[in-house]
Amino acid sequence: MAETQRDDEDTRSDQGAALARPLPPVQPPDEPRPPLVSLPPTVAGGVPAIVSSMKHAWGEMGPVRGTFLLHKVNQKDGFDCPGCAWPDPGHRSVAEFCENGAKAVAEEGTKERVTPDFFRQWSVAELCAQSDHWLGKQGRLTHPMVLREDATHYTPISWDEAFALVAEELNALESPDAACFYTSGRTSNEAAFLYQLFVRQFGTNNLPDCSNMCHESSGTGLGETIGIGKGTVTLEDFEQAQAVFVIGQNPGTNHPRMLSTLQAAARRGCEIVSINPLPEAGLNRFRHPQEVFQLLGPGTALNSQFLQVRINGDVALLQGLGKALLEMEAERPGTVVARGFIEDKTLGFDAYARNVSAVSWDAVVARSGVPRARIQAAAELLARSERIIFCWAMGLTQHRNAVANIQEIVNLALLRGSIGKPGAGLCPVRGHSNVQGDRTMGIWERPKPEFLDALARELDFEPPRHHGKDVVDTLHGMHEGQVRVFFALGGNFLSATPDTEFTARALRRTRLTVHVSTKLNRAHLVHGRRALILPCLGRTERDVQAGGPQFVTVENSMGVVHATRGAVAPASEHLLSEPMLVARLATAVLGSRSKVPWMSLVEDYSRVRDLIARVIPGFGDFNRRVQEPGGFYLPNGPREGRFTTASGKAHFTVHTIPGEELEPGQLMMMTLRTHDQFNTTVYGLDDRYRGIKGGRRVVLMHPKDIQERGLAEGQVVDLTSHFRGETRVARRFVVVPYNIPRRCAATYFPETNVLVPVDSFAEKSRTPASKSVVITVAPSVGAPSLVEGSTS
Ligand SMILES: Nc1nc2c(c(=O)[nH]1)N[C@H]1C(S)=C(S)[C@@H](COP(=O)(O)OP(=O)(O)OC[C@H]3O[C@@H](n4cnc5c(=O)[nH]c(N)nc54)[C@H](O)[C@@H]3O)O[C@H]1N2
Ligand SMILES: Nc1nc2c(c(=O)[nH]1)N[C@H]1C(S)=C(S)[C@@H](COP(=O)(O)OP(=O)(O)OC[C@H]3O[C@@H](n4cnc5c(=O)[nH]c(N)nc54)[C@H](O)[C@@H]3O)O[C@H]1N2
Ligand SMILES: [Mo]
Repeated sequence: MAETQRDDEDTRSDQGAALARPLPPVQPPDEPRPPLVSLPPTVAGGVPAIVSSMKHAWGEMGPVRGTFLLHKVNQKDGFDCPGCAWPDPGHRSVAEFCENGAKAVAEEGTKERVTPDFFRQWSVAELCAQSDHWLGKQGRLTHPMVLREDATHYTPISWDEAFALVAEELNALESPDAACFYTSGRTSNEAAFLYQLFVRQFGTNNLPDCSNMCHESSGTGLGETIGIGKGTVTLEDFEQAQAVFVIGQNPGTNHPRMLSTLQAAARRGCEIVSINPLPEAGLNRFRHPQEVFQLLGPGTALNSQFLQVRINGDVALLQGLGKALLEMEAERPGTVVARGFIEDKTLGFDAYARNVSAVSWDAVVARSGVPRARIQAAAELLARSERIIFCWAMGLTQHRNAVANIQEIVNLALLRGSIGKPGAGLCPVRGHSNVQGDRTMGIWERPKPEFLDALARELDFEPPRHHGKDVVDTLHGMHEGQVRVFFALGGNFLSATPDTEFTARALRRTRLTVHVSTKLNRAHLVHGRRALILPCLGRTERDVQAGGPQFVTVENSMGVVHATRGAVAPASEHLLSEPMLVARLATAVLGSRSKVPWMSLVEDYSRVRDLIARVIPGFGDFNRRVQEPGGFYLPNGPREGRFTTASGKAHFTVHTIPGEELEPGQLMMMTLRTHDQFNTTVYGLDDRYRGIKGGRRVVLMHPKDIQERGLAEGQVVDLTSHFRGETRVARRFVVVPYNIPRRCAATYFPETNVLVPVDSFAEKSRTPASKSVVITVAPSVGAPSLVEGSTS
């Protein structure tokens, strides 16, 4: 178990005088058995991926329902996979899903149910003692439930009474800014648009979202330099690229369908470079689970170069690449630097060139941990490729200097003129299946004035203009007692946010916490004075309203908007769709204050889409265009070589290489996803591609770092994080020797979120630095020094 040593103040504070009971723990419990560790496989995909898909799909849903649902995933008449945001190819195969998509569908399509009976049996305190895996396995939520003041158990509540309760609390607030409205990225465009409209009519821009913890750094970094906070490539660009850089991303686990795209590229001769502290399995060799002749063979080699960077060594490495390119240009003038492009379309090249020229190779090599010859080889690939795609994910966005990471990638793309032409560009690979669409719909605490002007014009009200709270501000706001109501449309705010103990204290200080959810999770168990669980339809389920069967829309990672239609009967007759839920909430809270015809809008979602078409640029004729097979692309200036910054040019930027953050004895820890989870949803206890089975409380370390500390493989240790003189402790993790750079460590999210300090976040984007956690490792207090049989 973990604890925060920073402040020992009574966690019950103002909820509490009346509460005689001690508060239950807020972190997942210890695991009964240590994990089994073996050598990681060298090939991803293949037969094990199929076996695992079927095990999860049939196990949760049964063979008939399982097979039916899997055949509807990512088909033009089916539903968008509730997993990641990787786009669908134009020519789809019968089974257009991956192993982890199958797990996501199984998780939602399960036959198990969490009913009022379940909540009668289990008190909140008893549920707290269960693991995240167990909580998820209990099944789909079926009824709206309330936890009344001082109650030990959730009890059923009618929808009308639930909305009245939220209305009562919200309307009693001294200011609309005393409420925060979180969104997770599975919410559809239609629901997201209505939700932000409701929140702004209520009077606040307090719309924190999962993006704040995810690709916010990409949005910020790209918005400043190219004028749009999104990527510039399409799936077709991968068919023409000569080089693809995959930086700080683990597609084998988190975007498995991307491996098919990379495999096709590699077979055509495209070179793939991976920049990562870990040799992630999917990036080495890949056997396509849908190609029969591939299943048993050696797989396609994907990676042509692997640069094993130190955690947060990317600014140094990317500057090293730029420096090498400039040196080549000096030797072979006119062949490396895209002069014409730079003159026509960019600003700031000279300052950039001066900066990287002045950086010493010693600093580049020391800070990145990558030998100069490797950097040189990757630079030569950049120099000889006319069409380069740069992909990245959380390995770059969750550091204090995350925005600099992204902008150094932009610098390289601009230097080579590799943006705004076919086969080339920038590709932040999004996480949640509609996280990008939610932002487009206005889920943002810092909305653009043009967006608010359009809302004001089309909906005839004055939206609040001052910026709202992001995730970190929300945590502080609740902790300090300014934010009294917390409402979440999806997600698991307790476990996804940094600093779990701090977050728990924050949530426990509110008057009301409300979660719109499909599945039970820990956020339901750490609550305000009162709490509500409002169960909703999932993506896989049919949605029928007064106007007939409905579909909703989503936007994938490459800016394609398309329809998604549920295929099976809802898990319970008491569920509301998210758009309906928001409309009823808005009606209850705003009453005659709102002129929006909420209930009429949700009788037929095409009415919501007509509204979106009037407010949001690029959605003209939405209802007709979304009928086109595969959907439509949103406008993207930089994709066409038109930079949409104020200057009309793309900007080179100058950054300094971050200094050494570690003191002697310390390690830099990143928090990762295993192959068996979707964010805070734990599907199983294995991380197959890393050779770890049956346990999640592990710490991956370099064998010499283990030895130097007098530790041993399989030993049980405590992890302590260090930040501005504060320490936080997470207890009982098992040491696993791993191929990872010296002075680096890896653990799994959310078990180690307790170690991520709430105030350790990226400059400008304010994304928690959950891949840059400074820790020390020591034998566990009170634990046996060696666990027998923990490794194999
Ligand atoms: N099955 C499954 N799919 C998912 C998710 C899931 O949990 N499960 N989550 C979804 C979401 S919301 C997201 S955002 C994405 C996340 O997708 P990823 O970003 O791939 O997820 P992480 O596990 O956080 O992996 C980060 C990768 O970056 C590397 N890394 C860490 N620190 C550094 C660094 O300093 N430099 C470099 N160069 N690399 C570094 C790690 O070794 C790891 O390979 O996946 C989405 N898809
Ligand atoms: N330490 C550390 N922390 C991290 C990260 C990390 O890499 N390291 N990654 C960060 C990232 S990238 C992200 S995106 C966040 C994720 O943060 P969140 O999006 O808040 O978390 P999830 O685990 O995706 O949310 C899962 C819950 O969503 C609900 N749900 C699922 N489907 C639906 C639906 O269709 N509708 C509704 N209403 N609810 C649904 C279920 O109840 C489920 O329990 O976590 C962040 N936190
Ligand atoms: Mo994410």
